[in-house]
This record gives sequence, structure tokens and C-alpha cells, in this order.
Amino acid sequence: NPVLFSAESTALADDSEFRFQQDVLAGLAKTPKHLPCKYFYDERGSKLFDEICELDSYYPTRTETQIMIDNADAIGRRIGAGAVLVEYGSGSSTKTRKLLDHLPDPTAYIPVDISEGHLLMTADRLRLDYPDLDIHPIVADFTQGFDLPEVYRDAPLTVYFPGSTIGNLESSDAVDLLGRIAGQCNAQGGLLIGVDLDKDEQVLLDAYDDNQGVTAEFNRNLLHRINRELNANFAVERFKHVAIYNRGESRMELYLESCVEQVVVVGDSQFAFRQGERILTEYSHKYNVTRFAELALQAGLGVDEVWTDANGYFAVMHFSA
Ligand code: AVJ
Repeated sequence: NPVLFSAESTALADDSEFRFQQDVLAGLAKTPKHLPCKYFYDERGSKLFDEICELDSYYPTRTETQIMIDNADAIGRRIGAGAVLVEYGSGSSTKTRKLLDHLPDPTAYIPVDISEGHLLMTADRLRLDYPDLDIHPIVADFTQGFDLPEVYRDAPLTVYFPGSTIGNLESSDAVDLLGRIAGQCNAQGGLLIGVDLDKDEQVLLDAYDDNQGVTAEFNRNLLHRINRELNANFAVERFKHVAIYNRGESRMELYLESCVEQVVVVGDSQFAFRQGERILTEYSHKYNVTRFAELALQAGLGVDEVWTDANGYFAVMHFSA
């Protein structure tokens, strides 16, 4: 029903615009200033992220994809027949195709993403290539929880959470989210998750501060989005992309650093920046397999099987509740 659908998506859009505004105003009022990384993914941000994934220096996508290809049969067997696959943060669903191609007779694919246009376009493309699969996109911020269609209640449900997006969360938030996933996947189902592993610092710095400046543009795009959607006046060229590795916390930290002392207007509010003051825009935590398994266990998920690459850069892990 097209009328019902457009009414629903308008309500969602209004609600998410309001939340975006609240989160930005609250984040810029904090010391230190902080903007949630989930807001990177407007249309332009989703495209820039896809460009990052193509960079030679950005090892996670290519490494994870290769792990999926090399172990497709074993992963398919682990997930089993007739599965409903729910993907958290599906983006362009590129890795999912490798998975779908090796699943025995999957029932449905439910991509969940915050970026509506990108999600619906991806779903349409998938429908062309997988005509027998029930494809049911859900526009949602998966960190806030969402409802699954009732029809699939009795099918084995696997949550697919690739890309090491879990690395964006601090450990208590990661445990909370893994706990909700544990509640979603039933006894015949499980969780298949991509986890980026700790590694040589220079490899990480090259991946998060690429020499073509794509990651810098991806980071600064958040300010363009705030200007456009929240009536703000960030002079975007006066903020520079900074990527540092925090060894104590095993994480990459991305910032936007003010090049000068300046005042920025966002709607009815004003925010002062000192020269060199940074806005934290993203954490990307790096784990090792044991530490991640311990974290998941706190959420009631037990590890079944782990696949990695020869360099030990990345892990794909299967868990059951
Ligand atoms: C999509 C969160 C997995 O942390 O590597 C890439 C996002 N940020 N380059 C990551 C990202 C900068 C990415 N995740």
C-alpha cells in the first residue's frame, strides 16, 4: 500500500531529523565535543564510505570479503537451511551476496540500515538478482532496537553484522547491543559477525587517513550534513581530519580539529572552538579473538567457530545464544 508506506516513512523522517538535531546540539555542548558516527551515513556519506571500501589502504572490507569467499561453504553449513538473515547496517550489501550465494535455500533477507535511499535502492537491486528470496528492508537505527516481521517468527534467524561496525561502540554499549542480538536470534539461529583485529599501528593509520583524502572527506561530510539539515554555518575547510591510534584502548579515534579559533552557529545555538580543539567523530575498536569472545559471552553468546585471514587482520565469528 503506497499511501501507508509514504505516511510511515515521513513520520520516521521527522522523528529521525529531530533526534539528529538533539544529538548534534548535545554533542557539541559536551567537553570534549563529540558527534555520533552513525550520522556519517547520509546519501553522500554512504557513497564516500563505499569509496573508502575500495581503497588499497582500507584493508577491512577486502580482508573480510576474502574470508567470506574462502570459507563460504563452511559458513553456509554453520548457518544452515531455510535461514532468515537479518543484516545490521547493510549499506550496499556487497558482502551479503557472497553469503546468500552459499546459503542452502534461505527464507528471507532483512537488511536494516539508517540510510533510507541507499537501503531501498540496494534492496531493489537484490530483488533482481535473487528473485526467489523474500527481501524485506527495514529503515531503522539498529542501536535503538526495531521490530522484526512476525511472519518469520518460527524460522531459524541469523543476525549478520559484518564490517566491524561493532567496533564503533564502547564495550558496555557493545555488550548491550550483543545482548539484544542474542534475544533476537532464536535457538536454531545465531550471530555471524565481522570483527577487526588489533594490528600494526602504521597499517591502521594508513587505513584511517588515506593518501587520497577520501576518509578526510567522509569525516568532514558530517559538517556539510549539519550545515544543510540543521541550518548551521560550519566553515568546513577550517576543520581538518585527524586519525590517531589509542594503544591503551586498542582503538582508532577520528576527530575534526578546528584550524582556527571560531564560533559556529547551529540553528539557534552557538558553539565556540579554540584553535586546535577537536570534535570526536568516531571510535573504531580493534579486538583480538579471545577478548571479543569474552565480551560476547557477557551478552550470553557462546562462540561456535572463527574464520580469519593469514595476516590475522580480521575475524568472522559465529555465535549462538
Ligand atoms: C563502518 C565503522 C566499520 O570503523 O572502519 C571507515 C567506518 N571510518 N573509515 C570503520 C570508517 C573511517 C568503519 N566502520
